[in-house]
Amino acid sequence: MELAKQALKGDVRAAAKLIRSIEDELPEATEELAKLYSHTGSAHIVGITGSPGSGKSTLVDTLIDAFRRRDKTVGVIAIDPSSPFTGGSILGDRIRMQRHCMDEGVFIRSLATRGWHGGLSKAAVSIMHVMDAMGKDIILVETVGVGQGEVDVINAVHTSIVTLVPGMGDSIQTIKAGILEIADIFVINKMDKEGVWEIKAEIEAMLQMRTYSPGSWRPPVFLTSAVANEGIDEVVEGIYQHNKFLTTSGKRDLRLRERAKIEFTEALKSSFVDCIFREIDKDGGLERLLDDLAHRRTDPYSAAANIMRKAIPKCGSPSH
Ligand SMILES: Nc1nc2c(ncn2[C@@H]2O[C@H](COP(=O)(O)OP(=O)(O)OP(=O)(O)O)[C@@H](O)[C@H]2O)c(=O)[nH]1
Ligand SMILES: [Mg+2]
Repeated sequence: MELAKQALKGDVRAAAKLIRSIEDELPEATEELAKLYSHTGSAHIVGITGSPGSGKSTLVDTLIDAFRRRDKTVGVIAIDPSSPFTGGSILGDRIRMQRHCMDEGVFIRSLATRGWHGGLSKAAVSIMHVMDAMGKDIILVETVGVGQGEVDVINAVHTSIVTLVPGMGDSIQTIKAGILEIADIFVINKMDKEGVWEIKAEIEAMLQMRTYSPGSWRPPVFLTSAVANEGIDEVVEGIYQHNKFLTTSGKRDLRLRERAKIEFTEALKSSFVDCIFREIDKDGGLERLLDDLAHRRTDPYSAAANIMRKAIPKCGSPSH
């Protein structure tokens, strides 16, 4: 597979194929990602999170236009909500986004949450890497942000936008879900509806209660009507401001190091576990071990420590 090389040259079909192999968790995908890694790190990644139906996709759609007008190339990862009451909007998203199909500066993929068991955030981050390496300036990631996998996705972005809408007792719900903690920017969408000022006052009051040390980031609150394309330029400006803040405050480097640690740890775990499983599984060793564990002839802790002692003598003792 030369997918990474071709994707780097801007070959969209190769990139799409690579993304499929990431979704299918094919071993080749890891090799290709390794080749891409040194070409990543330039994109600014923006998460758009908020309750179902709050207008995230509509906002993403208008943001694509706004960034394209500024000559920026855009990648979009839509993490499809798979709950029955929101599932229907995926079709709407497709139709809405279709108008960007002909634009070479826009690359859109959706990632279904169904069927993923904790691997969702890993796949999403890998897809961010692909788009980043393809040279996309801005990557927009839409997610409902409720499951753990999605929270991990939000932690991987540079700027996190939380969308709220008036009238649904929405802010209270979101505070409960802990989503407000992760907001770098608040967007109150559907400003054409009743109750905008109430929700704005509520958020402002909540922000007032926190102390912001000089030089720290205080999340701005923007009002938009995504369907009417209103207030979008202010959001774009907010994203630029936050980007600038991350760079000047040194927070970008800090986040890069944190991300690097998480990814390295994950890679280490999976290559280590894969290798150990391969080794102990020679002549049915894994089945025998599972038998012993199931019948309580040994325990998982001693079995793991034993294997570690053999594999890396230094790491096998309990003190490590
Ligand atoms: N009145 C009003 N309606 C809006 C606005 N923005 C989006 N909508 C409508 O709200 C509905 C949901 O919009 P989406 O963009 O699909 O919302 P979403 O948050 O992506 O929804 P899920 O992906 O299902 O969580 C659609 O019917 C939109 O047309 C707005 O500013 N004002
Ligand atoms: Mg949506």
